[in-house]
Amino acid sequence: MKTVFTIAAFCLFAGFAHAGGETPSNPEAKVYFVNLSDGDAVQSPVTVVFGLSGMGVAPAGTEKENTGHHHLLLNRPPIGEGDDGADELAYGLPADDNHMHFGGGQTEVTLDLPPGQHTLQLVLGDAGHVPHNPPIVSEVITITVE
Ligand SMILES: [Cu+2]
Repeated sequence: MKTVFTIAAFCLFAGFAHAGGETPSNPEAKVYFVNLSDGDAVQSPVTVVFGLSGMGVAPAGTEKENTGHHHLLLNRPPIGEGDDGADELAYGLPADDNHMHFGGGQTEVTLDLPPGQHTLQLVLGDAGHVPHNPPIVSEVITITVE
């Protein structure tokens, strides 16, 4: 009886402890900005080049081990933080002006950005746009568009 209770308690705990979706990542994998660093001052349009090591890029919908597609988070709290944090890690990233999907397997984008500060973060998503477990995310960088 005690064992049953322990298993049930573990399942309950696991259900709340969202560390990402169900697709395993290579925990050593890294996603990063190739051509931009925190604090950079740039001119619009801004080209952003996405780097990935330890895993491969595949278009959305591709169920292949250790692959995913890039997402660029623009001017929103770091992944996992804020009101949508748990939902987006468990159920997938929304698609809007603050969450850009590169489901074709693209590895760069050129953005028209208004003058001022902008925060950027890269997140790898699986075939269904859900971050892996553990999530593969870049550092958050702030750039200033002059
Ligand atoms: Cu996506």
